Parts: sequence; C-alpha cells; structure tokens
Amino acid sequence: MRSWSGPQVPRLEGTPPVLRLHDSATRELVLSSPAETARLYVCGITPYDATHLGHAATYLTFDLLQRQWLDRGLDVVYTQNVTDVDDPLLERATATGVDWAELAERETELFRTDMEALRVLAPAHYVGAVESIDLVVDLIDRLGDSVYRVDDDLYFDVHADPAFGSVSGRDPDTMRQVFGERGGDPDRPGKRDPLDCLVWQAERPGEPAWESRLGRGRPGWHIECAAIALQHLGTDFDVQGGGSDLVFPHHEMSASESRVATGEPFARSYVHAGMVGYDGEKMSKSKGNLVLVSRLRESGRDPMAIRLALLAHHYRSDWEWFEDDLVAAEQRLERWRTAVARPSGPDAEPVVAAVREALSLDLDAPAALRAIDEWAAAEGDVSSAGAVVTLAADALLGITL
Ligand code: 5CA
Ligand code: ZN
Repeated sequence: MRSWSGPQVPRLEGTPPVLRLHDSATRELVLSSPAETARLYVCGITPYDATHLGHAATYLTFDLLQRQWLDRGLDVVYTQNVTDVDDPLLERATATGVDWAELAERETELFRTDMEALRVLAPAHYVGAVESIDLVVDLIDRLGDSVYRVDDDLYFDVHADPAFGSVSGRDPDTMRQVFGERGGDPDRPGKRDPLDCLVWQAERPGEPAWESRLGRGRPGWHIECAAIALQHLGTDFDVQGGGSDLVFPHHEMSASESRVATGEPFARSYVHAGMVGYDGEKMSKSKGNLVLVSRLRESGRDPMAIRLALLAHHYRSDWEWFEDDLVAAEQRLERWRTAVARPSGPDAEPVVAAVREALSLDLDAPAALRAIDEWAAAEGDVSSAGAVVTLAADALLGITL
C-alpha cells in the first residue's frame, strides 16, 4: 500500500535526556533506549469512515514518540497496517451500497491526506491486510497444533502461550467480557476456550474470500497485525502502539500468536493512547459521534491548530473534545507565531531543554506547550531565539510556526 509523504524533521543541537515511556504490560515507566534503530508498529485504521480526532490523537502520540527517537539520533523503522478487509468495513459497504474495496481505498486516501495535513511522519511500511494474506497463511502454519478447526474456521488456542494475559494483565472473567464486547465470540460452541480467537475465517456467502491452503477465506484481525509486524520489524521490536481500546483483545492476541509462532517476545513495550470522547461517549465510527479532521480542514481551520489542540492533552488521558479546544489552540498558535517573529526574545536554550525534558518523561506534550507559552510571554534580547524555538517546535512537536 502507498504510504504518505511525511515531513522532514530538522536536527537540533544538544542532547536530550533519557526517554521514559509508560508500558501497558508492566504498568510502569520503562526506559526506551534502542541501540541504533528504533522499530515501531502502530495499528492503523479500518477504512470505512473518515479520520476523526480520536484517530488523529493516537497517531500524533506515535509521531511524538518518533520525534523523540529522531532527536536522539536514532533511525526509526515505522510500520502501520490498514485493516482493509474486516466485518465493519464489509457491513458499511453493504449498508451504503458501495463496493467494499472502493470504500477502503477512498477512506485510506482521505486518511493519508489528513495525516499529511497534520504533519504526521509517514510509515516506511504501510501495509494492507489484503496484500498480506500470504504472510498470514504462513504465520498460521507456524502456529502448528495451537490452531484448530471450528466448522471451516480456524482458531488459535490461547493456552498454547504460557504468557497469555501478560499484555493486558486482565483476569479471565474480565477478558471474557471484554472479548465479547470487542469483536470476539466467547460463546461460539466448539471452541476449546471462550477466549480462543479466529485466525482464518472461511468464506461466507456474499463476502470476499481468497484461495489458500487453509481453504477459501480471509484473515482474522489479530493475526493480520502479528504477521505484518513480524514481516517488517521482526520479533522483539521496540514499541507496539495504538489506542487503549486495543490493549485487549487485539494486542494481547497478536503478541500471543507471535510468541507461539516464533518462540520470541513480540514487542518490548506496549504503548497506548487514551480515548478521545465527544458528546459524552468515546468518539467512534460505529456510534457516529465524530469530529472529522477533513471537515475541520474544509472549514478552513489551520491543521497546526488542530495538532496543537490534540497535543494539549496528555496522550494517556481519556478526554472529551470541545469546540473551545480548537479556539484556544488557534489563540496559542497565534501567540507563538507572533513571539517567534519578534526581532529578539528570551534565550531559547532553556525552553528547548524544558520541551525536551517534558517529552522525555512519557511524552508530556502539555508540559512542553506550557514551556513555549512561558517563553512566548517573556521579553528578551537574543536575536536568534525566535529561529531556534521555531526549529524546536518543528522537530519535537511537528508544529510549523
Ligand atoms: N484497524 C484496527 C487496528 S489494527 C483499528 O482499531 N482501526 S480503527 O480505525 O478502529 O482505529 C484506528 C486507531 O485509532 C486505533 O489505534 C485505535 O485504537 C484508535 N482509536 C479509535 N478510536 C479512538 C478514540 N476515540 N480516541 C483515540 N484513539 C482512537
Ligand atoms: Zn492492529
């Protein structure tokens, strides 16, 4: 699948402090110190509707993370998938009378355009489920005896993985409940364990299917991400990322499947962004309570203000979107732009250090923004300061002033 063209990230002088990130698996801050290359997998969209601010906030989180690694002189290999065949996509296509593949292509294109506008760094590998079917089939083969049939469908036996449960830390009862709420089928007769997940779904009437040695069918969701991540990053990569709605079952299952197939750890850390709400509920395509990036752009809102509005919330918090957030971000952007355009300002070195410090501690963007606010509100006589702050806002926050 074609990626988008992300921005170039300028290099800054000096060295940032060590980077700490919250890992969902250990529920602790862990050191992120890849040797030379940082490897990142982020779960991509299911393209049946346009990008909303919740998606954008999640992708911005991992954009900030990459900028942290880049600031430390590391190379980043970033892989993201597109779930371009799955139940919600097929249901939407049927309900609206459009071809599922056309719907997926159209919404993926809109997503790319939104990401470009928001200056989100592009993945090196942007990979669809459909183009990865052979990878999925190979990975299912590697699962050996841990895969079994229910009718013509294939399931993964979660008991094959002694470490099952280690990503989410949830107990079996909670897992069972959440599994049912998030696309799983705990009550299907014939499964060894209610939590066992589908890896290959045999062809259903009227649905797309692909020929394979497993029979005609299509990939399960979790194995799709496991296969794509392993192919493009290998095992034991640095960070598996996504929104917190993916901790269980999605990231739990992908990690388990991968561990059983390879005998190696999947990711070193699991990093999750909080959920953005709107009108009192999680913003979601299925509920339809959406604020779309593309609509805001069409109505003339500056993408940099949208970006700033999202960065004003810590990535791990759940928060609700209000129109005022964008107004406040527009005012902040205006203050910053005025401040960097002054003939001189306060020394930039302390503010760059403060921004780095904030982001190094679990990507605390709100604290980073406050540091620039303070610089912008103060007076000083350093003539290069505006240019340095402009460069730092670009490199570390992705904001062009
Ligand atoms: N295709 C799968 C992942 S493999 C999927 O979850 N697609 S999605 O389109 O539903 O979501 C895309 C990304 O946005 C996921 O990382 C998801 O966790 C995140 N996301 C979805 N809704 C929200 C929200 N309201 N707030 C923050 N992030 C969200
Ligand atoms: Zn995924």
